[in-house]
Amino acid sequence: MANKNHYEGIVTVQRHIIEQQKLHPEATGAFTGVLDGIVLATKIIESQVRRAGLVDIIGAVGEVNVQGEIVQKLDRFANQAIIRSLGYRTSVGIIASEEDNEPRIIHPRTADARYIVLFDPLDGSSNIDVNISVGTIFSVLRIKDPDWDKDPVKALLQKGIEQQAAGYVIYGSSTLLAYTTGHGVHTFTLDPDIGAYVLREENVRMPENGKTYSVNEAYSGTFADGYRRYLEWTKQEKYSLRYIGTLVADFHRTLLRGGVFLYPPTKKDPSGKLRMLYEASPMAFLAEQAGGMATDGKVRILEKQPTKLHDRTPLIVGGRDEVQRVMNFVRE
Ligand code: P6P
Repeated sequence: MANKNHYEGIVTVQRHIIEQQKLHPEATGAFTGVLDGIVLATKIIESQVRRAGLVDIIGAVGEVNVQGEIVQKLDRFANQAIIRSLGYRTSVGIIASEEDNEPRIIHPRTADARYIVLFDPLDGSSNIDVNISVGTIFSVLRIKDPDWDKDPVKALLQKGIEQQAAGYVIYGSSTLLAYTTGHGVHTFTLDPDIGAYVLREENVRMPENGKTYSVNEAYSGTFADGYRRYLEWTKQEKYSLRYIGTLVADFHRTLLRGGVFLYPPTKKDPSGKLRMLYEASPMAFLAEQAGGMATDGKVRILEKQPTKLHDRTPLIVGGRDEVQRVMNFVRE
């Protein structure tokens, strides 16, 4: 019996995106091209993340970004990789990065510039030097404003419910891509032998319950009272605490095993630390598409109207029942 070709019938992310495209009758191949550009960028980033420590790519570049965070060499590399991979996709009009003060207009008013891509090129980058998982997060919006190239910030200040696609790549024990276009959450593992993301699971469902909470409890002294009472409750109920300090990794565990991730308002970050447009919003889209829930403690993340590119927000995201319970404590 000839050795059955191991790759016979595999579903790559490109094939999956094309099939998803058919669910968006109004979309054209342009949408596929945008996601394909993001996929290419994450493969380029992964090639360097995998070599961190072997090549001069770890450590800081000696600068501070718009967030006031020390820019890691891999941050800069990842940012450039995404900008270049999207740069020649004429369907992308605007890109906006956690690393850049302002959005970039990629193709001024070309006929087919119709998408905005927002991203955190390397989430959790401070963990690179100690070999903890890091990630890339992306969100895709449609250009709706006819004068988008005159005021790109105004064009991208859209509620999370307007997202056309969202996803992340986690550079961990394996490299995994998760994405949604509004028709479920689907995950893919990068097969280094063929350089392709291969389908791992379709229509991932987040468990409604899970006795895991994920929070940086060092800040609990400055949390509002409701959060502190919730944390006391978790101990009575024998919950486990899991906290990696990389949103993508903490979210991915919550997506697969349930539980709840929370980053409440703190004294240092009274509006929350996580960024609305390219961290909380894409994660909220994915969570809801997997049957979960995402709020800022009061309102649904996807309904919040951003006011600035680098807006921050509190984030409580996870299984429906777990998030609801946190909100009940916060509302009391
Ligand atoms: P803290 C990483 O810097 C990040 O933006 C998220 O990936 C992560 O969830 C959070 O900050 C960790 O913040 O204050 O617990 O170190």
